[in-house]
Amino acid sequence: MSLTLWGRMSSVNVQKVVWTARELELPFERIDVGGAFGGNRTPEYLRMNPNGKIPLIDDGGFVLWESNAIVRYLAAKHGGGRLWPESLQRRADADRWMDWQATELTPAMRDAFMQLIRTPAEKRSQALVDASNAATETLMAILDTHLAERRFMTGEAFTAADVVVGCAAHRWLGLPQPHAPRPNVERWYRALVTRPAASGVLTLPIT
Ligand SMILES: N[C@@H](CCC(=O)N[C@@H](CS)C(=O)NCC(=O)O)C(=O)O
Repeated sequence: MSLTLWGRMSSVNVQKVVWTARELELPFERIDVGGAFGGNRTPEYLRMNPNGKIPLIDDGGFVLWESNAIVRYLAAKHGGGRLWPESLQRRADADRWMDWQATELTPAMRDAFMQLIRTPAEKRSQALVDASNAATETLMAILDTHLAERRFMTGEAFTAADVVVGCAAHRWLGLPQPHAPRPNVERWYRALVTRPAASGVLTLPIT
């Protein structure tokens, strides 16, 4: 059964799905949609995802949107306990950090990203950047403390939580501005970058 993914590679949410599929060695077709490519507001697309957002997958007729739900689905279907732990408590731990990425970390860093990368310098608001940096540094301190005692987000094993928090960290660390030193985050991030499946994702520039 074939897997199709709609979404441009500059989307952090698409990056999560591509990395997950590559970890699972899943063949897939990716169609550039969203941003300058457009194509995500057509009636056909809106029938599949009424939000008009990317990423979106069709897995042999099963259509799914929301990046973290897609990552969980693919990892549960193909991981065999890898990426998506069998143990209920370890899975809940991974799940919790995935929710933290979606509801805490990414909202905190959004203004810094939008202002520094997607807004022309003359229209930029330093106040928005400063507030976003302060909120994100608080969360990066939490992440650094967490990773001081673990190789990966939930312990010794790499899971889907590393994929989604790792994609957000890639974006944060790639912003052209100073970052507070976070030795444990930096050690973890270096380990993620060396994974063959992360090549083409964590090697992308921040755009
Ligand atoms: N909660 C959604 C957010 C999806 C989202 O905001 N996607 C952005 C790209 S990261 C989008 O579709 N933007 C419109 C566009 O690219 O045209 C998810 O995680 O999938």
